[in-house]
Amino acid sequence: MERRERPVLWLSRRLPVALLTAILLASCGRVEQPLNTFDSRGPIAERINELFWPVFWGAAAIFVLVQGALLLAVFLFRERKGKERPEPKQVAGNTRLELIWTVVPTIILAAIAVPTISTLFDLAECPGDAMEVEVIGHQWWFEFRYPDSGVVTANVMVIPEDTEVCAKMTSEDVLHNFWIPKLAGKRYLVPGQETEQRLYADDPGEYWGHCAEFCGLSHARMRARVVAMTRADYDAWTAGQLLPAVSPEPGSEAERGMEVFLGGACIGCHIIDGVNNPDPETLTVPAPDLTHFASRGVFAGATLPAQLDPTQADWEEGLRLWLADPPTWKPGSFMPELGLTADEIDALVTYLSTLE
Ligand code: HEC
Ligand SMILES: [Cu+2]
Repeated sequence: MERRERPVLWLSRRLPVALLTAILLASCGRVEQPLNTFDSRGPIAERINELFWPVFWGAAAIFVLVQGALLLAVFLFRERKGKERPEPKQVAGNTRLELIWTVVPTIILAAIAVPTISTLFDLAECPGDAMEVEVIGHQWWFEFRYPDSGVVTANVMVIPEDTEVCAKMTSEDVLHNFWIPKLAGKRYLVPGQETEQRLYADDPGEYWGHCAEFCGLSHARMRARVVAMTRADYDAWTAGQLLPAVSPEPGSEAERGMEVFLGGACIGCHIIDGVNNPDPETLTVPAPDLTHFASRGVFAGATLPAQLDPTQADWEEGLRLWLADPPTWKPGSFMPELGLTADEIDALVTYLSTLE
């Protein structure tokens, strides 16, 4: 009679294969990989990969050698029916072997330490002539301040291409971590301390990032972008950001939106330069500056209007969703549900969308 395998045994054999296949297939899902750390687009990220790959291949070679030797031993000295095998030669306590497998790994580790430490030190501190941008972590969005020009923005950090940029980072609340994989490594944002991160983009482009330290409920919705521009575009951007907010046409829907903004709770937390200019210290909760809100293209920790797929982005739909009830999109959000009417939301969407 044929013996049937027990279901538990069947599962324990198939499950690892199924899981491995799923993981491998998952990597084929998207052609575009905005957070791909191996796709370096500047010398800082390149430097990290130049360290990573040799170490990786070295480790891979050692893995194959060690596992190969192990498998070979298992195969050669396996028990076989009817065949008497002599016991293999015992090497425990062999001084020469002990020396070899102590000295060789020591040399390998030392060889890895030299480039690792020099890379760490080189990337840890910004060169003196770097352009400074302050990065402030909030639950759950990044704020960017440009000390040279006075520009304040959120979610999207704009930098000139081919320029050494120094992010001077800190946090308002808990630990965060600023990570733009194509441009740089990771570095903590620590409350009460300043850390530095070097960034450098070879070409204009949009580089995606994410907070890389679990920082509470909506950590998964704390993204960021770095947009690199030509020097001329960057200068134009800076000049635009320094202007006060555009004024809505008298009698327009946008003007109604501005009135909702001024008459509601919004001014307790947000600033629109030229519309309400409170002392930032008097605001109840730190919140994104909305003066040039619509120029950023993304909001709510760079997760809206589209979480992942830019082709699905619908700005107005996203903004409606956000204003109607922020915590449904970002659990725990410090912007509360404000009980706005559909009418007020429409007016606000129109107004906020004019704030280029
Ligand atoms: C209690 C403080 C508070 C109030 C009141 C408040 N907000 Fe907010 N708002 C926030 C915070 C904090 C964020 C950032 C949330 C996040 O991304 O996690 C935010 C985000 C936003 C954003 C997205 C900005 C961006 O660039 O990501 C918009 C737009 C916005 N608020 C509009 C409004 C409007 C309009 C009102 C009034 C109807 C309002 N807010 C009232 C705190 C507040
Ligand atoms: Cu965070």
